[in-house]
Amino acid sequence: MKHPLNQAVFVTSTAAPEKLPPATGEVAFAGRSNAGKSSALNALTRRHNLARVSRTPGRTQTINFFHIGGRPDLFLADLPGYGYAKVPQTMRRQWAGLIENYLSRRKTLRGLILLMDIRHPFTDLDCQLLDWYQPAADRPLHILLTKADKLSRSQASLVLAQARKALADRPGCSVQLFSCPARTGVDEAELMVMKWLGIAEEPAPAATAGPEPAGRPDHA
Ligand SMILES: Nc1nc2c(ncn2[C@@H]2O[C@H](COP(=O)(O)OP(=O)(O)O)[C@@H](O)[C@H]2O)c(=O)[nH]1
Ligand SMILES: [Mg+2]
Repeated sequence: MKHPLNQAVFVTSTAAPEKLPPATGEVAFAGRSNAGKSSALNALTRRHNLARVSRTPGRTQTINFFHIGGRPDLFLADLPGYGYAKVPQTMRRQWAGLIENYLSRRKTLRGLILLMDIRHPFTDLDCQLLDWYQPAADRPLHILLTKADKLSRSQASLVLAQARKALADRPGCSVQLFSCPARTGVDEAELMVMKWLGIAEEPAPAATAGPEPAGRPDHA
């Protein structure tokens, strides 16, 4: 199968609103530091070091932009991680300004992927982010409950059910299990991103489309 996300290329890293690259569409990735965002981006793009490539000294305060192979107008935006205890107050305020501004003003944002460690979902800052983003039917949010391999199957299913319940009244919200080592949910998440970007492959035509034309050779 072809993976349109696998040719993603690092473009720029910036915090300045006027320097955000021109785009027709983009999907942003957010999450607490250590939630598994870099690992997930690498898994979704089938790259081992895509997210690492863009590391710069100021990386915790900038948004990293990657464009999709062959589509320089479509981006994945890697938002700075948050919730790291040792970050000074001024930096936290900078983060809040950057993220609130980006989430509320970026017109080309088609959807937000929020990564939450399945063992610590819905922290205060995760909820703060949701308030800034204001998910809606035409402003979708998809949550990845990461590191699902750290829990038993039944524990993971329970957290998933609780998360679904917590989101039930919020239109445009969905949630799934995700694990890099177990490759749980990678295809599902990838499909969601591609759908939002308008590059999901069309499903094969249904077999019930009509009678076969006479004389057509059998499929191999
Ligand atoms: N067990 C497990 N560990 C993971 C998973 N995803 C990431 N990690 C580990 O969690 C740590 C933080 O991951 P990273 O992707 O750098 O998180 P980020 O700070 O959100 O970018 C690393 O040690 C990863 O190897 C996962 O799905 N399962
Ligand atoms: Mg990271």
